Amino acid sequence: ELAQIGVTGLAVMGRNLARNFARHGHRVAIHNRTYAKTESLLAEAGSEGTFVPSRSMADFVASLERPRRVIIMVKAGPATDAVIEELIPLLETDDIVIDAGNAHFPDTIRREAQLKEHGLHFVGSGVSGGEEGALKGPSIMPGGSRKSYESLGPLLEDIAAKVDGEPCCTYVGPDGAGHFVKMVHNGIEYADMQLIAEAYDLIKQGTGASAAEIAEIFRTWNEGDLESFLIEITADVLAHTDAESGQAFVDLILDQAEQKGTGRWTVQNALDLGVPITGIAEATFARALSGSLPQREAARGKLAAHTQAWDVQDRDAFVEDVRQALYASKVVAYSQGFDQIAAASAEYGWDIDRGAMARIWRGGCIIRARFLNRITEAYEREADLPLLLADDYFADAVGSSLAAWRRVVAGAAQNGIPTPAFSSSLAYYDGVRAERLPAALIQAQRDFFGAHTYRRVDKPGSFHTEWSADRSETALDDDEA
Ligand code: NBP
Repeated sequence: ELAQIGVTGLAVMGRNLARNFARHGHRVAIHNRTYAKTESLLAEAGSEGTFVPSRSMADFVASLERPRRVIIMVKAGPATDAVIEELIPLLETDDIVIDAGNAHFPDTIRREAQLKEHGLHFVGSGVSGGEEGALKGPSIMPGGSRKSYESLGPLLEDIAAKVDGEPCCTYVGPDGAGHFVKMVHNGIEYADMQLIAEAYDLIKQGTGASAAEIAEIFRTWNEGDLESFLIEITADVLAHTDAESGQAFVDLILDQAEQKGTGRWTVQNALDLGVPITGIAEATFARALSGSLPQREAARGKLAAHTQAWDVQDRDAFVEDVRQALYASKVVAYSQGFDQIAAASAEYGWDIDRGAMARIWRGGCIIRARFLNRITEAYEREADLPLLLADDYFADAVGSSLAAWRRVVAGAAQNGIPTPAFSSSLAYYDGVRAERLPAALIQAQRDFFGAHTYRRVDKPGSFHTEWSADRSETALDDDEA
């Protein structure tokens, strides 16, 4: 009997995806470059379902029913290309190759075109939820052709996380769309984590609360609007003590945040598209700052603070302010991320349904949160919503947090506590709602030194002023400008 789906690449992720399919009653072909990993899967989890192991790629491909569905789960980058090269001569027209690793979406666009030439479908699919998600139900973001989804979708939906009976998996869009959405998901994850870290730091420095006390605060928050996986694990981390010293575990960890690069990709793409995702960018740069050791060393003890120890009088009121500031900043980060998806969708011709993306992020993935229901509802009210922040629900929710948000950001600035994500999110909020921005002055400056022209509020057309001469104004054709 042939297998319904195959997985090649059996490190933590591939192994658990294969087990997930088997646990759902699917026959799963399994393969790994080094056979020892295949053997260890069989030895440790072979009884969970029906696995069809192969030592060679040729046998692996031959063990699959047609059209073949082959999931590649290897280290992103050249390894993926190597596996694709190996697969191409073994596959036949209409077979489907799924890259479920963390590929950068331009690579996915390239690979999709390459496989199309061979009559094959290529599905770049985001998979979020880490090791545990892969086993128990991830959030799955598949791109590629719609036709491939007809054959592949039901299998993926079967193993995906479920929320209110709905699978956290849906067709995202052509070629690189799935990996793009996964990339933005990871960018939002960076912002979410940074915001939570800033909230922790504010409470710690503002009130002197212990890590264990702050853990309790996060547990309470997790019962309200902020309920999410990241808040939940934050409470667990903060409550953890070092077995040897009994100290708060978080205090023993080196304060230098690392990254694998998806945040950087998100920001690079946002710069290309001209979308202000300041929350994600600040979060990415905050990690970079934490790792800027020579600079931190040079600044330590040298740069003045001119602050006094923060003496918060009403601790409960302050904690509630921080909670509201966190919520409002989080809405901004998501609003910006969804803007980026909309811009990319238009630029690359993907037609991505943003409400559906919020729906499949409700379970399985790292940013899963109660809050995402509200985002789906907002896009159900208006599919082409130009600004999530301006949806009635979010505008009200953020509006009622505004006073608290301003108090927190002002207090942080006065007391020298860095809150790049809180502060820049508030600046974005005030920028995007402003009746008039100082961009007018920038346009005049550009025209002054570079004759870049400007438009006027009181008449149509483009203009240039002779700044270095008599300051007379010339009207230009738009073509000329
Ligand atoms: P790794 O990213 O650590 O990759 C290890 C796998 O790649 C092994 O099966 C290895 O085979 C295989 N491989 C390599 Br390396 N080079 C190869 C080559 N040239 N040809 C064939 N196979 C090759 O595994 P992972 O942590 O399970 O992650 C898999 C993918 O899932 C990655 O793209 C990752 O970014 C993504 N992802 C990971 C997580 C997570 O939480 N870890 C979450 C979401 C997505 P070998 O056994 O023979 O060395």
